[in-house]
Amino acid sequence: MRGRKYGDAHCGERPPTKGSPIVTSVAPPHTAHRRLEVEGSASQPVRSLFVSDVHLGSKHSQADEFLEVLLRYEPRHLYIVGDFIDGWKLKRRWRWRPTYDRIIQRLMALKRSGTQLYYAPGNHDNFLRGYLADYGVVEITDRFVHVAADGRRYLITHGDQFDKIEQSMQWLSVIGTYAYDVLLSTNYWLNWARGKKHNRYAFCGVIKRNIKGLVKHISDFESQLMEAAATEHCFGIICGHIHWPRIMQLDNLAYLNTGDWVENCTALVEYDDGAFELNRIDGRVLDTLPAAKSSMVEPEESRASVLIA
Ligand SMILES: [Mn+2]
Repeated sequence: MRGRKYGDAHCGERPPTKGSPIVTSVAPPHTAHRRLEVEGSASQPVRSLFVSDVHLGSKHSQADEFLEVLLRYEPRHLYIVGDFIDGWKLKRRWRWRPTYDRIIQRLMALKRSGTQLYYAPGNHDNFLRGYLADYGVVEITDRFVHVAADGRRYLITHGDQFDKIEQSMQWLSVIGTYAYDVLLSTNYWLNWARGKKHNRYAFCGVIKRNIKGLVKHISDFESQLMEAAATEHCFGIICGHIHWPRIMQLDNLAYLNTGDWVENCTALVEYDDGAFELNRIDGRVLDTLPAAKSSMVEPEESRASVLIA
């Protein structure tokens, strides 16, 4: 188990509650979902899929792998938990690959087959934060509340609004992004030289885990987000942003970070009983969260969508 210990999960300041309303999402009735035929191979129906930090437009985005995972699953809920499009990179240089079109086509195909799409923008696609709305195709807002199959509530948000560096020292964040790019490139060429194909960004993880200040920063981030979930009467937080896939449970609160599609290629899956699994593209299950023992759930059809201002 990769868990770290925390002194107090509820420490720290009250996170900033910026702007937008919280939307409680509800799955469409089970029967409304048609099976989707995908390029000859059947995809696995799951209740929900959570992905973040695809960074389309960045040269380090592993878009082909991301498309592969989108084709692998057929979720009734699909949450894009921020930094899907890397606006910072696209602004500097327009880089739109054919795979990106196929990703959009797949999202549209899922939508047509009954998948509900939700998009919580992050700091790299914060240009979408001005457009918080339900476009019919995709619902966009900073925070959602997802009610899992076992009745547990999860707060969904990208996480940058709880990142102290992102909020108060943007210049450091920009330098950090640049340094991260250099690290990713170094890692890529190192592995290329060693003839390694899989897990080509593993070296980044090693470096990150050995930077003491970074680990402290991340544990603060995790605590803040768990506190935010508790404030919203949620059992857990589902986020991204720090490119560190992880599920942990502390003091009856859960933290689920979906990871990213730059280094780790991970996605969070919710099954029909409300259990979660953090899966890597190569099929490895990184972490799991079992469903609540006694289900608190009401019949799915009887729940209504709630907008919390
Ligand atoms: Mn981010």
